[in-house]
Amino acid sequence: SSTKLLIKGGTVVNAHHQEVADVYVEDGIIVAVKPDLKVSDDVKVIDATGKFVMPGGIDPHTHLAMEFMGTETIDDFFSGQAAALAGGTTMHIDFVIPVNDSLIAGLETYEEKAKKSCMDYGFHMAITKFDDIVSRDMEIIVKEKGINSFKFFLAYKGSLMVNDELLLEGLKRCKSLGALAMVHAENGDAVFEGQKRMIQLGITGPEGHALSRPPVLEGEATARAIRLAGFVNTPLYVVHVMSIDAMEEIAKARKSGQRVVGEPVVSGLVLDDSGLWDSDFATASKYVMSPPIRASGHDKALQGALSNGVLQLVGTDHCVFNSTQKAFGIDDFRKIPNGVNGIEERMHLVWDTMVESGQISITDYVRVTSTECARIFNIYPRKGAIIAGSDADIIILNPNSSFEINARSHHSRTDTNVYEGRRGKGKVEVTIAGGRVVWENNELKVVPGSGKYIEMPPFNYLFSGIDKADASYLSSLNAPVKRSKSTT
Ligand code: DUC
Ligand code: ZN
Ligand code: ZN
Ligand code: ZN
Repeated sequence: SSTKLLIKGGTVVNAHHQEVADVYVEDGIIVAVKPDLKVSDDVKVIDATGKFVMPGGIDPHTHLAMEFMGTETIDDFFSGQAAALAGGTTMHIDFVIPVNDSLIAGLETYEEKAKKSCMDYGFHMAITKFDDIVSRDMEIIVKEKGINSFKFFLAYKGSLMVNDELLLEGLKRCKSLGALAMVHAENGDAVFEGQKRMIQLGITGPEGHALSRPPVLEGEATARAIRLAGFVNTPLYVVHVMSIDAMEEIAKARKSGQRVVGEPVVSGLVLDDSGLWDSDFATASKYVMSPPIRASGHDKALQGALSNGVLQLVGTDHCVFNSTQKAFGIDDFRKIPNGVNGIEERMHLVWDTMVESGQISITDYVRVTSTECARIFNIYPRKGAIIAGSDADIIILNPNSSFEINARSHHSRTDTNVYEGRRGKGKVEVTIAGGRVVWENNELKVVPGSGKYIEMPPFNYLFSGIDKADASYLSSLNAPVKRSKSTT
């Protein structure tokens, strides 16, 4: 069956340009973007007059159905994606966790989990070990499985963490495959030490989580990862930049010409750490994520860095545990499963915090919530654009309407929300995913199994400049200094 849609009279916003135009969609693809399109009677017409018609959000950083810290996130590929669609996000990229260090076994597990998808998705692959088998599998993952990014955890000592030797091997392998290396940047050895220190001091509550892993540990690991990526001469993507310390390292590297991408997440942009000191455990523990949500001031600085381009795109790290799961750590903050919500809230909170406040333009909003992610992961302009030929992942946002966030009405399966009670301007009134209207009149109409896996090709273009730099470096090595053997 061919679904036909006409979105009439809205302001179409792309990352480069905005204009009043109609958008005509057929069979999940945008066919035309032009003012005053004429269509036949069998076409469903949506009036977008006075509203913004924008590419659906792409969340570069989520954890759905992830086994973690002795439990599993409560949002799976269906509930998490349904929540996303209700908030104007139409694609996400999730992190595959290897099974017993096997990338292929990990991917098979995630392929199974993702079968119930109701929106498009892609994968990043985490690397937890390095040997000949992992090296071979990385090649299979890039060349045959449609994954072009690998993530290294510098934290989570004893489980996911990699040391510098492994990180270096991984960076070299990413480079040779044309894949993008990503890092969770916190010094895991120091975090471990900090946690012991807190317990010795008798600080066992959620505030101990923040105190045990201060910004300096994020700054150190960010600087180290950047320098090692520079040493290997390969690009680096720093996930969930939560502190001024990490942001300033990224700013410095970018200024010096190094290709480093910085991803703030919504929680880091709009929250501060005060909730962790709440006397109610259920309230305090819902804010526990890593790196921690920082003291007031870091949030505003990260907003500034997003508006001036030091940071490029916004993720969520959506990784949700309900209050029963969070209570695993009632006597010891080290056992509180790490993670906060955000997949449903991201588009609204970025609009309200960044556009409504005048810190970025509407075209920049599209860039940081959608287009930049599509470009970085090499799926632009299939995703991240409203142009003829692109996938029909579209949202209609009403700037004069308002949103309110609470656990009662959200679509995630969790029973708490770290943004509880927040209101703001700008509401996603319609979400269209793959040409289907899935969110309209505050109602979700999602179809399990309708989401497609989006393959992301490796980055030949990204590496051409680097090959040149390497060539001049290598030729300098081939020119040893000639010294005379003369004696005096
Ligand atoms: N941080 C979290 O808070 N949850 C998932 C993994 C991570 O790095
Ligand atoms: Zn245009
Ligand atoms: Zn992380
Ligand atoms: Zn994460």
